[in-house]
Amino acid sequence: MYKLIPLETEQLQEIDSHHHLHPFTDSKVLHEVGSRIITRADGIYIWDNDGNRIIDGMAGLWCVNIGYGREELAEAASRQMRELPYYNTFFQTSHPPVIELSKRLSTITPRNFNHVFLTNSGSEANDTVIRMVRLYWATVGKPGRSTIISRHNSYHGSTIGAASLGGMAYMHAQGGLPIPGIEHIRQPYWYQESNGMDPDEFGLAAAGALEEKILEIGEDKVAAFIAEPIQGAGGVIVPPDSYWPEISRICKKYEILFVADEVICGFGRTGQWFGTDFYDLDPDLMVIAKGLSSGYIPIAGAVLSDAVASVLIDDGGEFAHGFTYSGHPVACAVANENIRILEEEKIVERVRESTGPYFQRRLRELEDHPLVGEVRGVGLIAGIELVEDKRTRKLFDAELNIGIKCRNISTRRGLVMRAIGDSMVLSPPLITTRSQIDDIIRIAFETLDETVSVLKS
Ligand code: PXG
Repeated sequence: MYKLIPLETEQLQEIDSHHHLHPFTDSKVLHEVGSRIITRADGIYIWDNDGNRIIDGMAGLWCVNIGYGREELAEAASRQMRELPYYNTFFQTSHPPVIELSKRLSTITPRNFNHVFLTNSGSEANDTVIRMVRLYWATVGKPGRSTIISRHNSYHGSTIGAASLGGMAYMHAQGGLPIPGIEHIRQPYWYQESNGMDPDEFGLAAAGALEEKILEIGEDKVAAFIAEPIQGAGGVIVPPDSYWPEISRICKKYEILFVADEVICGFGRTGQWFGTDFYDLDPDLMVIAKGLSSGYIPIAGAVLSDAVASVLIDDGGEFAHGFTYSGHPVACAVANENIRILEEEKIVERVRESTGPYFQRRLRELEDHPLVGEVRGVGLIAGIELVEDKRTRKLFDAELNIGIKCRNISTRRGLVMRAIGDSMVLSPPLITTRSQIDDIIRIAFETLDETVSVLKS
């Protein structure tokens, strides 16, 4: 019974639905439809248990940046497991893989970032940030600065702290979130929320909400502002050009720490190493996960600017925080190998100079499709928003579940797209070639056409 392979798909689905609770899933519905069982992967492709090959247009969950099947990562893990499978980094100990990773990160992050605190997930890294920024302000003698401002429809993770930072109303509705000390402002979602303003005007207005909130709370009570350079799970919300410069101005004016959540944007997604580089941001802390190991193994972290690090190191005393697996040697060895590959194969440069612009150009062809209201994105991340009326930008009745229908058609046609409401989202591995991008666009077109016929029937 413990050896499952090979079992028929239906048998696997049966066992899965009897014993496994899935994240962000209605278990009763899943029980009826059965889970899709993925058994192997290579490059940009995944295979299900019935032998169907599917392009993974989402790189797993926005994370398999170097693509599947890289032997070097498996080798690095196996070598490290033999050498030193576990040791902790508490009590004044360390080990070579974590030392190498810390050094490597300091070379690829912005110049003033030279220290990392490692965790297992982006959620834990964001919880770490909450405690870290509060310790920072207490250390500089301003313990009253404890409120953190975030944005509606942002995603920062699922632990209680991270889900509170996030601005997902349906998550807050479960379990009494957000926790105290976290406030939310509007998001820079020009396409649906600009009310006739042009993008620059709207960008300034959306950023202005930060200043209003700071004044409402009192600047001496605000610790930090946290944001994703581009909101991922919120539907790939790309802010207007005027947004980030204005946010930076406001954070500096009121001396608010700015935390860039780079969990999705980091490690080449935009064609730069970090979203921070793409938008020329000047954060005080950065949160990293996903592409740090290309999803091959769980690892994440909070990266600190020198200014923040020096306060915490010189005067903060013991940071009473950490995880059994902070800086896990096997995870660090895999992340080191992943970064080596990203660097040596110039994968980030390729996205910046070739495949990113090509992907964005080809995607814009979808804007002529009757279902498509807006295509937005940079590098290898994009959202395709489906609307009932292109002129008024009116969305479809939510009960029609157009996004989910479109997603299911796409998967059947051989392309994983993620539906976020009625925005179809793509975030393929960074090794996707131009001809594979052509395949993605072709299937996306066919999928949209089939979605129209399903709507009509
Ligand atoms: N910050 C951001 C910006 C994220 O996208 C996290 C933090 C949390 O990371 P962990 O490792 O704790 O999951 C994320 C995660 C989706 C989806 O449906 C997105 C994420 C996770 C799960 C689902 O798009 N992003």
